[in-house]
Amino acid sequence: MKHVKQIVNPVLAGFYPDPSICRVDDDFYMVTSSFSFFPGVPVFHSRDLIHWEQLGHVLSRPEQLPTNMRKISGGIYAPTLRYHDGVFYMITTNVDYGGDIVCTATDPAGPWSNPVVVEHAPGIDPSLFFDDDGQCWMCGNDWSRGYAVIWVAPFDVKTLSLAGERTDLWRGAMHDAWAPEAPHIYRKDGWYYLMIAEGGTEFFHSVTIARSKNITGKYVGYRGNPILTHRHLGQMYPISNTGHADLVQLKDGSWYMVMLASRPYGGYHLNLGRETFITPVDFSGDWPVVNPGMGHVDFACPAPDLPEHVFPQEDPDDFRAMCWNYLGTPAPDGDPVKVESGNRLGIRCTRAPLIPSSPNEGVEITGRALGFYGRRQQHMVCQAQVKAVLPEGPGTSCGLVVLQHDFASLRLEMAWRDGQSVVRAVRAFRQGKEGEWVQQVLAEQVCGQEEVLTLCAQEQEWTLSVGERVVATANGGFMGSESCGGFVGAYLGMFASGNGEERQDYAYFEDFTYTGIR
Ligand code: 6LW
Repeated sequence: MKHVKQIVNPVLAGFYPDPSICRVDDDFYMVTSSFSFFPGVPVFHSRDLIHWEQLGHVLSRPEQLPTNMRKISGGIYAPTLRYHDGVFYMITTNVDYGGDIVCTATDPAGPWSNPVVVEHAPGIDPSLFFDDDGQCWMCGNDWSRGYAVIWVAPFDVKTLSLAGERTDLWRGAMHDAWAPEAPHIYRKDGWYYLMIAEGGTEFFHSVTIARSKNITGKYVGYRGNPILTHRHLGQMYPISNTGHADLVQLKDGSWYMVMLASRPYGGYHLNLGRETFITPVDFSGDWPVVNPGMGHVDFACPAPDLPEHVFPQEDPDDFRAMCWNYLGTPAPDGDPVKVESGNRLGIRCTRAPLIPSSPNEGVEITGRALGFYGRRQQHMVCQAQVKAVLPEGPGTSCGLVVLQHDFASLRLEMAWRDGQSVVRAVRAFRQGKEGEWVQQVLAEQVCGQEEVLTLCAQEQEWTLSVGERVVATANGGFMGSESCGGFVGAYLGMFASGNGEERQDYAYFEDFTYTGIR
C-alpha cells in the first residue's frame, strides 16, 4: 500500500488570515493579511505544500506601510499574490492609507517595490487575473452603492492602474448574500470561473463559485454552492469559519485550495484568530469538489505526489526572526524598539500607553509604532516567558502581554508605586459590545526591578507569574475575536510605556521563550 504523505493543518498556525497562493514551476508562494502590524504581508514558500518557510514580507520598509497603531484591525486587509512573465504582483488594500495598492518584485523574497495606489478602485479584496492573451484584469468588491457586488476591469500592468470600465459580475450565490468578497478568477476548459467568499468571515463564512464564457459575464452560479462551508457543522466543530479561499493548480493538473479557518477552544472562542488551512480539490469536472469524499476541511489531508522538501527553520525566540512584529509603523531606525541581539532588546518608554482607557485616546498618534514587540500566539496550550528590566523613575511601565485588541488583553506589568517597583496582573476588557473600556487590576505585588515574567495558557485558563510566584489566574475567553471583534489573532509580546510622557528611558528584555504544546 503506497504511503500517502499528509499535510497537517493549519499549515500557518495563528493569525495568518486571507491566504493567497500561486505556483511558479516547482515552487509555491503564499501571502496573508497583516492589518496594522509591521512588517506587513508575510511571504511563505513551499515545494510540497507540507513544509513552509517564511521568505520575508512584501511591506518590509516603513515607507511602504503607513498605519495607525490604535486601529489594530485597520491597515492591510486581504492580499492576492500572482505571477506573470517574470514578475510577482501583490495587490491588497490599506484601508487607512490609500486603499487598493500594488507592489511588484522579481524575487518573492524581495525587495518589493513601494506600493502604487490603484486610483478609482472601490472596496476591498482586490485580485489580479492574467488571461491567456496576456491581458490582465483586476477584480474586487464594491459596497459604494449600499450593497456589495463583485466587479472586474481591465488592468494595465505597466502603469499599475485600471485601464477601462468596471463591470459588475456577481452578488453571490445566496439571495441577498452577505458580504460577497475575496474574488479570484481562474480560466479552465474555456470557462472563466469566479470564486468568492460570502456570509462574512465569521461563523457563516462560505466559498461560492460561478462561471461564464466571457470574463465580463454573464456569470451563472454553481447549483452546488457553497462549495465549502463549515456553518452546518455547528459552533463546536473544531475547525470553523472556513472561507476566503484561493486555488492553485499543480504541474500534474491536480488542484489544491488554501483558505482561512479558525479553531474554537474552551467554548466558541477564536483567540488564535483566522489561520491558513489547505485541502485538495477535485476540479476534473465542470465544478470544483473540495476535499472529495469528505466535503469539509480536516486537520490532515493527502499531500500532493511531490518530493518532500524540508526547510531549515528560524529560531522563533530570536528577536531578529521574521515572526516578530511591531504594532504600528516604526521609525526607519526601528524606534521605539532596538534589537541588540537575538536574545536582548530594548523598548523605549513612549508617550502612548500600551492600552488606552477609551476608544479616542491616542488615535492621533499615527505613523508611529506602539512600544510593543510581539509574535503570534499559535497554540491553545502554550507559555511565553521573558526577563524584564524596569527602567528608573516613576511613570514608566513594562511587561509581558497577550494582546487581541486595545480592549482585550491580559498583561503582567511592572511599574513604580511610591518609589517601589511593583508588578500588576491587569485584564483589559470592554463592557459588552459597545461598553466602556475597563482595566481591571487582578493582583499587585512588590517586585524587583528585574524579574522573569511568565504567561501560561492551558486553553482558556491563563496563569500570570513572576519568578516562581503566581500573581493571578484569569479566563481568556473574552479575548476571542468572536467576542471582541476585529480581524486579528492574539499576540504574545513585550511592552514599555511612559504612560503619557515621551521618555528616552528603555525597558530591557532578555531570553524570551515561547513554548507551544498544541
Ligand atoms: C477581508 C475580507 C473579510 O478583506 O475580512 O470579512 C477582511 N471578510 O475578505 C479582513 O480579513
